[in-house]
Amino acid sequence: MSVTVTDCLFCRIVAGEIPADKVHETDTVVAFRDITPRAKVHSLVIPKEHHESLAELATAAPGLVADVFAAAGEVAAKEGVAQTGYRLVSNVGEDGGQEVAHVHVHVLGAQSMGPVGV
Ligand code: D5M
Repeated sequence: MSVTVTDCLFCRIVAGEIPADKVHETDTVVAFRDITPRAKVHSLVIPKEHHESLAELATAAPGLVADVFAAAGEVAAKEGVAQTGYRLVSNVGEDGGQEVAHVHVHVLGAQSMGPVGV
């Protein structure tokens, strides 16, 4: 059974209530381009089921963690960065810079990312 939260932005994208530029979708996850891209390739991969953060997802539904990361690889292939490399980022909580409380993994690429910043 899928869990949704009515006032969650990303649950509303999953429900089709808010448009998104989708690049990949399976039964359990969807990926769409970030509305404020910070790299030439910048998509977000989310589970369709509502979970707040990657930390919570890992405990509550570890199978979905695998689905999200498998989808990230599919997004990288579709966006043409699988061979050149890319960065996966998931911000957790306030100090982590998480703005949307529905777990998402950023797929960033098509340019040299440099060292991980703070
Ligand atoms: O990242 C949250 C990300 O979500 C941020 O990069 C903007 C993106 N965002 C916000 N609204 C939308 C819509 N409607 N479509 C696509 N992308 C969106 P965080 O890690 O929580 O800071």
